[in-house]
Amino acid sequence: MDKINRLMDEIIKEASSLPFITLKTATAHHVHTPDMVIYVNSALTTTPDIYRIIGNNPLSMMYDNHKHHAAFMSTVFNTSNYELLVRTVSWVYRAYHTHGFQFDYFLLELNAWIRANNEYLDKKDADAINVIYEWLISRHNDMISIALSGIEYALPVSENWLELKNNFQSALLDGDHRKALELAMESTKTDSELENFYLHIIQPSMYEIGMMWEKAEISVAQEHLASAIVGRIMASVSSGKDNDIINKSCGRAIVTASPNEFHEIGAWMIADTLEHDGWDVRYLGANMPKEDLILFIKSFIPDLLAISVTMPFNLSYSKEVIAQLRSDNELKNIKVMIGGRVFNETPRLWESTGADGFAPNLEEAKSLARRWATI
Ligand code: B12
Repeated sequence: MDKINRLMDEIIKEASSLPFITLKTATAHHVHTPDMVIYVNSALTTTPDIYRIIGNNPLSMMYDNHKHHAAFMSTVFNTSNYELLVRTVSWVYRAYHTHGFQFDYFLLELNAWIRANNEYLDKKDADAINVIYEWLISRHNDMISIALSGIEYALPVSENWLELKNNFQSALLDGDHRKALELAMESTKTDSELENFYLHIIQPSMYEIGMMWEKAEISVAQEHLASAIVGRIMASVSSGKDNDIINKSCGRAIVTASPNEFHEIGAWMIADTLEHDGWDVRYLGANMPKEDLILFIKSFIPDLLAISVTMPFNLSYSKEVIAQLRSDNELKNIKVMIGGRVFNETPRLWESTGADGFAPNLEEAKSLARRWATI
């Protein structure tokens, strides 16, 4: 494993010297991504033997990958953050391969993106972007080695919590809502117990369930079932614990997942935690459309906006929301806190979003918000 970690470090180091992409080129790429997705879909669909190459999965799974890839690369070109590129591409190799895709698919795909760039972009823009694609192709074998190495990103769980966490996780995987609820009820009598339960039990259980999905050890249905049980449990255990604290007002806060972001459990935890800490919270949930979010912000005028982003391909949406706030005199002083899985993996990435601050988990989010509180 040391060898693989060294390889990962070496690739990240080499990637960090890849050329910077100008705003003009990144914008040209962004504008043409819908056409390029159609081009790449068609190029791959007409490749002989494509069903075998994608492990007899439905073509829609491949099309999803192309759509996500285009949005993700748009973020990479906008930020020139190549560490994010390496971490995400090696994950894509691993996750799609465990679900049946052959590694050759990625070479076909990367070459198709190069042809799409040549087709839709000016020569200068295409040349700049193709340097990045050619570098990815040159590292294809290393991406395969990393993908096959079994690197795990499980959250460490301390001894004190391990037994409860394992029992809770088993209940989620068995689909046993009653058992999971019982464990949660017993362990969340106060606000601080609730936060501990979120942080030390639910979060690592969900991360591990994600790893199991990635390795094709559990089905999509099992992962959905676990998420649904967690949602039901959070709704049951989070309401009104310390009413004296709830009456205190630190200020007004909106908590939301980014546009196109379907992961909402982290955002929900942040909303509950801020509410119990004395914020007047409006929690908007998953996949909040940008224009409606701005309208809601204008009507509520919060002191704090907290945005959660899990998927790398959703970064650009949250960046757009923040840019829109900053360009509006009425909204530009609202403090923006950002967080979510994508930022925890790539240090300092959050700075590219234009937010005022970042926190890696709910404990630190609470402390950061307290520093900004209006009382
Ligand atoms: C459940 C789940 C889903 C559910 C979400 C349901 C729901 N109601 O939320 C569904 C099925 C919708 C889903 C969809 C997808 N998922 Co998913 N999912 C997960 C899973 C298993 C758990 C997520 C979770 O709840 N984590 C627990 C929470 C508490 O953790 P957290 O979000 O990190 O939050 C903490 C901190 O980050 C922070 N924080 C979070 N938000 C904020 C906000 C602020 C302001 C602050 C300060 C802090 C902060 O505080 C929180 C508490 O400490 C993860 C595994 C994982 N490692 O997270 C995969 C995972 C995130 N999913 C993944 C993928 C690939 C997808 C899909 C692309 C799958 C697909 N092919 O369709 C789609 C993407 C859809 C989209 N457009 O968003 C991958 C992402 C890999 C990568 N490198 O990008 C993961 C990591 C699985 C894996 N191991 O491969 N998923």
